[in-house]
Formats: sequence, structure tokens, C-alpha cells
Amino acid sequence: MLDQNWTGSSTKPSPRLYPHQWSWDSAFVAIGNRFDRLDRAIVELETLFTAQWSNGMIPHIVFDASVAGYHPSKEWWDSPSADAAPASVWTSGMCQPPVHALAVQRLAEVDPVRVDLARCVEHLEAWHDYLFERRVLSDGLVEIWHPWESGMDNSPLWDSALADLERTHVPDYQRVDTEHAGAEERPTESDYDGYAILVDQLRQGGYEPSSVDALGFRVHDVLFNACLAHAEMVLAQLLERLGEPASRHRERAQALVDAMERHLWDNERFWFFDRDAATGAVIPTPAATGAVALIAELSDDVFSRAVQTLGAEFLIERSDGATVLPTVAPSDPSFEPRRYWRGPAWINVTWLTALGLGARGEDELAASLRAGILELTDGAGMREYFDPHTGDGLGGDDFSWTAALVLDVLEDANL
Ligand code: 2M8
Repeated sequence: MLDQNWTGSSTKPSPRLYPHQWSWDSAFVAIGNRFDRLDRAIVELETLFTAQWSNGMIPHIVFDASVAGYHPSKEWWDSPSADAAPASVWTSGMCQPPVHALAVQRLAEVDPVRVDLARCVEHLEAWHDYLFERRVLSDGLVEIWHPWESGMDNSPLWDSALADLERTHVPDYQRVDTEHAGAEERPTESDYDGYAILVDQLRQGGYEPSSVDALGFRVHDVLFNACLAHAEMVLAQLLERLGEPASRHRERAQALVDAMERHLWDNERFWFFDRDAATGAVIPTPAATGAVALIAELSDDVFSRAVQTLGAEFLIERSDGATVLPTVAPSDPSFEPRRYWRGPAWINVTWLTALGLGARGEDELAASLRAGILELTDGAGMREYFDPHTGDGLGGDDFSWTAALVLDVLEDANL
């Protein structure tokens, strides 16, 4: 399936629904391809790095010029109009969670010679610097400026910010996603209007807003910040392997974890919550972003309390010690088990959570999540997401990161 989704320079997340290259998808795909297709995994990351903006941003979509049929199209983003965009390729004008250092690390573990670590590290440093220098505007936390930047597009986490958006002018656009996946499993029309308005605003500012007033959406997202804290530690290790100074990355990782624990941790609900960066208001939805926070080097007390909440409020037991992680706590009124990022189980979120648990000795829980990944995909195939109660496969077919991370889980289990 990954062979079939390979274009020669990157892997489509799903052949019809997502026919270009996506940033965090490519990182997960490279992780899965590293065992039997290392050359391809290396090229996957190189293609993405080639599209990096001069300000360091790794764009969330790199367009395949030969493919039409995705909204928003490359013309809609109009990246050539932005000063920092690359000349060689059209891209979107926003980013996705920084999981690329992890991918580079995993590839280098397989073959430290074939992976050009020094070059990869240069790209990673520029990318992380962009996030710290341009996206930290208050309280030491990185901001996302569009729901798409979270990777969890229509999570209920964004409902209130999208509801507050000025909607006097909605740009014209044509959705194509509902031709390839059930409308009841995708974002609503109102969600899409909000996404379109926000892209319009960002494009008008060349994707580098001159002031926060130009931003209609600013969120301190737990998943994004946790991924960056983790990625900074990984980058430090990679630099040390190269014999280069790494302390500034360790310091930034620690400062980010401190800021997360200070501003996003709720010491009564024992969970991390996103926050509206414009108003400072906590977004009280219990989401799986808090589970992914376990990959950051949290303090012991916060880690163990979050693990308890994970077990008590999120995990759904399935057969044979396998558990499934829904993207929203099932007891929350916003939970919808079949609609995209509003409840279904996603393999990448589950895999990252298992990674965080395993790194701190929670082996049994990590193994139960990995077993859940195998059970879901064994039952329903390499789907985009899964109903966490029934295990039904939902959204796109032949979904690349699902297959790639299954390969990783199988390798881990030595099956
Ligand atoms: C989804 O996002 C795109 C927009 O970027 C879409 O809905 O069209 C998300 O699930 C995102 O996390 C993912 O990277 C992308 C491609 O799989 O699809």
C-alpha cells in the first residue's frame, strides 16, 4: 500500500482524498518505511526539507504540480506571493506538529551512514528556531494560527474560537473531501467556512502577520507544544552525535515543559488543556492532546497523574489486553465516535502516546495501545480513523501513516 501511494519523491497520505505531500504524514511514513525502504524514507524527508521556507517554516502541504482535485488548491494558497516561500515548489502557508526530528532519529538508527545527519540537523534547527522565534508570543508557548496546524482539524477544541470568528465574507471554495469520505465523518460546512476565512487572512499577510491583530485564531495547543519539547530533546541528541553544542535545545525543551505545566496543566482535573492564546481562556474539552503530552519530559507527579486520567477517562478496553484511545474523552458532550477528529481513534496519536508511555516505563499500557493499533487495522484495514467503540474503519482508504505505523509496531513486537 505504501508502495502504491509513493509518487517517486513522497508518499500521498491517501491516494484520492489527500493527493499531495503533507508534513507530519511524511514523518510518520518515513518512520514506517525505514525498515525495508530506507532510501525512500530518506527521499521523503528530503523532499519535505526542500520545500522549507527561508524563515524556517516547514509547510504543511507540498503540492504535486501534476495533480489537481484537492481543496484548497495551490492557487488558493498562492505561496509564490509570500516572500519566504521557496521558488521551486508551491506549498501551503502554514505548518503542522514538529515530529520530524523523531523521524530523522529513527532513520539514523537504522543506518547512520546513509542518512545525511548534518544536513537534516540544519533543517531541523531552522524549523525549530522558526517556531520559537515567530510563534512564541506569550507565556513561553508556541501558538498555532489555524486548526489545520494542529493536525486535528475539526477537534472540538477549536469550536469556540471558530464560533467567535467574524464571518461577514466567506471566500468561494469547492469542497472535494466529501466525494471521497462520508460527509457525516468529515468536518461540517461551517467548519470549512472558518478554515477558508482563516487561510484568506493569513495569505493577505504573506503568512507572516505583522501583528497579532491580523490573526483570527491563536491557540496554545498541548499536542503541538509537547511534540516540540520532545523534538528539541531529540535534536539535542542528534547534535551531540555530531559533536556539536546542544545545550540550547535542552534548555528550550525544559522551558517549554515548564510553560506547559504552568499554563496548560489543570491540577484538579489532572490533565493538560489547550488555551486560547488571544484571550487566555482555557479550552475545557478533554482531548487526546493531553495523552500526547506524555512524550515531553514532564515532571514525575504530572506524568503519573496524567497516566491515571488517561486510563480512567479515555482508554476503551478491547479484547486480549488491547486498548483504544479516542481523540476526545467519551464522557464529554462533544464526543462523536465517527466524525474525524471529534472522537475516533487515530493511529498516529495512539502511537505517539505509546511512545511517551514506553519511554517512562509504562510498558504494559504502551503495549496495550500498540495491540489496539494491530487489532483495529486487522479488523478494518489501513483506514484513516476508527470508531473507538465498534472498531469500524472510517474516512479515507489506504491511509499511509496508518500502514507505516503498523509496520513500526510489528517491528517493535518482532512479529
Ligand atoms: C487532514 O488535514 C487536511 C488539511 O491539512 C484536510 O483535512 O484536508 C488532517 O487529518 C491532517 O492531520 C493530515 O495531515 C492531513 C493529511 O492526512 O489530513
